[in-house]
Amino acid sequence: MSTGKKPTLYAVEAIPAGRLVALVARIVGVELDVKPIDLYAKEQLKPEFIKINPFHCIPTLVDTDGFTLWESAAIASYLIQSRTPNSDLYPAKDLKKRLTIDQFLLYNTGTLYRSLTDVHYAVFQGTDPVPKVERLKEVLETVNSFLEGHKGQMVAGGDKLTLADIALYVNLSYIEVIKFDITELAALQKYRAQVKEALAPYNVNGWCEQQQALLIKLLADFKVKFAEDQAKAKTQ
Ligand SMILES: N[C@@H](CCC(=O)N[C@@H](CS)C(=O)NCC(=O)O)C(=O)O
Repeated sequence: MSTGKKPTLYAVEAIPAGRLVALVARIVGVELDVKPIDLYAKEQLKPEFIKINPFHCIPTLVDTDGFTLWESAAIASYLIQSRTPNSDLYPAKDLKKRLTIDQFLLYNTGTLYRSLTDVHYAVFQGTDPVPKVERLKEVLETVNSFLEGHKGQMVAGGDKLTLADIALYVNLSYIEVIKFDITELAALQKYRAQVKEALAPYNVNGWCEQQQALLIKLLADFKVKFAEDQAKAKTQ
């Protein structure tokens, strides 16, 4: 893989899934050629992108040898294993630790992220957000209870950061964006601060905060465009 070229990442880096991949790339020292995709303009549905990823979701990685991968956790795991195979972030030789990390990655995508975006979609679509907020509260309380009994360790055990912590951290940042109050979830707040501190060496020039601000702006713009389109549709 010594072509001198950079892997291409089709993504919006500010969005949690894109942020996870971009953050992990920084940690393992891979420079990516990031190609932004305008979701509102439905660029992901253009034939040229469908050719790259028939599932038309971002982030999507195309490595320098043409290997193509989507789903942020799979991409992040691939970057770690292909570039830093001995990394504690995803310990290749420790089956049980690796699967514990996978377990949290799957929970993060299937349960935590889902419950966060469900609240967001309900607000956007003008449907009743209360049941979705209740579900999110339930999920976060479960994570909080787990952390309370986990004695300050990282989620997969021990004090070393793993990919599971980075993925959870990125989604826990999303909580701020939707302004969900977690002041009563002390263990969750403490864990978020702990991971933030561990990631500080990679947060060069406040990159994470910049992405957070961009995400807030992106979602606000999205809301305006969505309302305009709804209004236009009503007059037609
Ligand atoms: N579980 C996926 C989530 C990715 C995802 O939801 N991508 C959205 C944007 S946030 C997307 O590409 N939507 C466009 C589409 O599916 O057409 C991951 O972690 O990569």
